[in-house]
Amino acid sequence: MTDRATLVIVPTFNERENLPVLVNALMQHQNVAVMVVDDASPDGTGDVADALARGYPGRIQVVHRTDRPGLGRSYIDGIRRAIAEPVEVIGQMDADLSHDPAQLPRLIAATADADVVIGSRYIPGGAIANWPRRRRMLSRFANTYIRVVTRLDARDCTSGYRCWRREALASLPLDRFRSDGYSFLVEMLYVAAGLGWRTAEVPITFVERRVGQSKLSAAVLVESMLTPWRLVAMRRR
Ligand SMILES: Nc1nc2c(ncn2[C@@H]2O[C@H](COP(=O)(O)OP(=O)(O)O)[C@@H](O)[C@H]2O)c(=O)[nH]1
Ligand SMILES: [Mg+2]
Repeated sequence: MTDRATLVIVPTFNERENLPVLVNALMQHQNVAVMVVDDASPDGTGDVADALARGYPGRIQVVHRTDRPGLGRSYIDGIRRAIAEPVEVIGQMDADLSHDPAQLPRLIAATADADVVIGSRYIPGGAIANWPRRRRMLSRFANTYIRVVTRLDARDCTSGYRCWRREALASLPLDRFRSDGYSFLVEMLYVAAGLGWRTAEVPITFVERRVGQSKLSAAVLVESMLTPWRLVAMRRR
C-alpha cells in the first residue's frame, strides 16, 4: 500500500517472459502505474506490453521506440513523458525481475525525506542473489571507482532501481546528457547531486535474471570507466 501516486518507468529489450510477471506484481500496489519503454524488441515484448495495457486500463502506458536504440535514450524518452504526468513519484526498474516489486513501497515511502531514493545492494541489509563472483567483483569495483572519481555519496551508483520526486527528475537537463548505457544512471545521480537534490539509499535484494539475457557489453563497460572522469571535467568548466 502506498499513498503517493507513482509511475514506474520500465525499459525493455527482449523481456517477453519477464514483463508480465513484473507488471502483474506491480499492479498489486495501489496508486502505481507503469510505463514500458520498449526498443522494438525482436521477441515481441512490445506486443506483450500492449496486451498488458489492455488488461489494466489506464494504468499502463507503452512507448514503442523506433529510432536509435539504447538504454539511456529509452530512459530519456520515458522520463520526458513521465514528468508530464500528475504523479508525485517516478520510479525506474528493470524488467528482468532483478528488482523485487515487493520492495517498491519502501522506496516510494523514502521519497518523503529524499528527492532521489536508490534501491541499494551495497548498504547494510542489501544483497545480491545468484551473481557469479566475477560479476559481483565487477560491480563492486565499478561502484568504488565511481565514488572515488565523482565523490558521490551513494554506495550503489549503478543500481537501476530508483524512485524520484517528480520535481527532481524534471529538473535534470536531459538534452545535455551524453552517456547511454549504465553510465546514464551514474550521470543522472551526479547531475542531481550537483543541483542539490538529496539522495537516500534503501536496501534491496537484487536477484539475477533467470530468463533472457543481460545486455552488458564491452562497449558499455568502457563507457562506464570514462564517464566519471567526463562528469568531473564538465563540472570544473
Ligand atoms: N529500451 C531498452 N531497454 C534496455 C536496453 N538494454 C537493456 N534494457 C533493459 O534494461 C534493463 C536492464 O538490462 P539488463 O540487460 O538486465 O542489465 P543487467 O541487469 O545490468 O545485466 C532490462 O529491463 C532490459 O530489458 C536497451 O537498449 N533499450
Ligand atoms: Mg538485469
